[in-house]
Amino acid sequence: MTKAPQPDERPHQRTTDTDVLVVGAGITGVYQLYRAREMGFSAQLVEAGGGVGGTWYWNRYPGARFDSESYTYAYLFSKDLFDEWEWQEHFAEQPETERYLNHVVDRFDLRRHIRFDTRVTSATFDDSSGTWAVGTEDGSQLRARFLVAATGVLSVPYFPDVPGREDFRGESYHTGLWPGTPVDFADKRVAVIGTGSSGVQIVPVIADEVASLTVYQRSANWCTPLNNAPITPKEQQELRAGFEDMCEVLNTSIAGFLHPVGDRAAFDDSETERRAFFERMWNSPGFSKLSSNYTDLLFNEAANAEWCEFIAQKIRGIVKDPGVAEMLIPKDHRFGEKRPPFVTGYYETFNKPNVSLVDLKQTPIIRVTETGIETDDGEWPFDVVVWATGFDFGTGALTRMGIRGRHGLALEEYWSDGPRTFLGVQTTGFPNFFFPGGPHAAAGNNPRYNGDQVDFITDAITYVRDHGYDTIEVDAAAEDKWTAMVDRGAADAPFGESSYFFGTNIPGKPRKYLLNSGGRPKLFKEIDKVIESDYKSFRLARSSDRGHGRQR
Ligand code: NA7
Repeated sequence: MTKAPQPDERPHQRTTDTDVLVVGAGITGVYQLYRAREMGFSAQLVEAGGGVGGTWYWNRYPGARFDSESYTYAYLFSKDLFDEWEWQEHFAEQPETERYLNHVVDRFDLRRHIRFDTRVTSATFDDSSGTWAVGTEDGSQLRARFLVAATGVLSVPYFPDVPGREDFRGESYHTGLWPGTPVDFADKRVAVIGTGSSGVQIVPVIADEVASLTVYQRSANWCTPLNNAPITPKEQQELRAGFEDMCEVLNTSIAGFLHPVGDRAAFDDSETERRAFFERMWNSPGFSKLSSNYTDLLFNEAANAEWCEFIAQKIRGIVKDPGVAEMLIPKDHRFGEKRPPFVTGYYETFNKPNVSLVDLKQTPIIRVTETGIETDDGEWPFDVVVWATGFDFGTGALTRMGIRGRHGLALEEYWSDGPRTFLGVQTTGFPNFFFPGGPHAAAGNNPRYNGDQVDFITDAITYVRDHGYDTIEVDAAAEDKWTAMVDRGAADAPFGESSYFFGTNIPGKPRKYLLNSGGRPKLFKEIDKVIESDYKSFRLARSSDRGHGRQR
């Protein structure tokens, strides 16, 4: 005689280890853990790394730092937290950010809910119970009602398929997988491959320490000064006093930045006025060169060309060797067509006698050898090779986690032609699964936008719980509409074919826009509609009702 099922064995009543399982202890995942607990959910967080930080844990290469202002990138949910943490610099260096995130985790007693050194390798939705079974590399299993992958957009490092890369017998590092113990560069022959935001940060910082530094550049970037500075005691006071105003600006800014938006088109000004304006932009902090620049900078070719020529003249003025200066001036894209890096002393570095620049378009890498790098020019010996070659942006982490939705649907297959999302937080066929700060998130100051998404997710799962439902899954129609909006808007995006925002830096990846082309305004508008309509764009269901047509 078969034993009658005990309550816990009935699929729809399967017990869970936690209500909410968050993956990733970066700035978004920590906030999600905090918010879920604040709303009374049991919540756990699993993190592949050995500590808190996400991007700010893995990217610990010398020179890694914010290029959004520290206090605008930080959490804003607690004025006490804001008051007690004194950022040292307007653009904090990685160690300070890592310290800050550790402080937050301890300050809000979150550490005991985090399991480090735990990489998620599978996540399978169980339709009968409406829960997720999550497997980790160490063989453990966790069951959760809601799964939130806060796994980041720039978290899967990309190594180009250069012949012989594995053969190199010296030290080899990727900027996005930097070791915990400091790398000793002293008196070594160092190659840096890649001149995106990471490459141009590390180059000036290690140049004086190394015996020689060879920078391998495939494409030059439009780099402008970060204009960082320590925060003075007076500024610290002003920041505290101006907290509410700052939050207001950040929460209403399209890109989550503090900088006032430009109010003039380029040719409203005379040539002399434009020159003076560009000089002010050059001396302004970080992203203000985009946010506060002429309103038509990204859309008026003549305006963009004039700003580019201004930067080119600056480069020619700084770099003493005219041939090197010309190599450092981009010829293949306009300003803003790629994510612009912000630098401190980058161009000046090329005046040092131990630093050289190789243009890979002229002399491509043929292969990496056991002892160095071979180009058309011959083989150059190195002790250290730094791969600053970027990331599988947007979808890289999510499509590698073994996520299986309803009826075993594989996320990487469902997204094989590019991501499909609603609000950049959910995808159809994967109930109770969310991915704040993933694909279709806006460009700009990431924590602000990702925080908006976490707040939405927290509201949604609270609604589900408080109304007695077990699952929430976005309707295909809402997903279609949002994805079509992103694709349509991509045509007007300033970013070009060569920007990783289209995924084109990864061979074989479908060319799809990976940001939210509607930006924060579109996100806010849509969230309002969802809440006003009692989550009409989602299917809410009780797992005990499955198969009986009693879903909403
Ligand atoms: P990026 O911005 O994607 O830069 C990667 C760099 O690596 C870029 O200069 C690439 O040249 C170069 N690259 C890529 N593949 C190759 C090969 N095969 N050979 C030579 N050079 C290559 O990544 P980062 O880490 O610098 O910055 C990522 C983000 O982190 C940044 O936007 C900030 O948000 C923080 P390319 O331009 O493609 O010719």
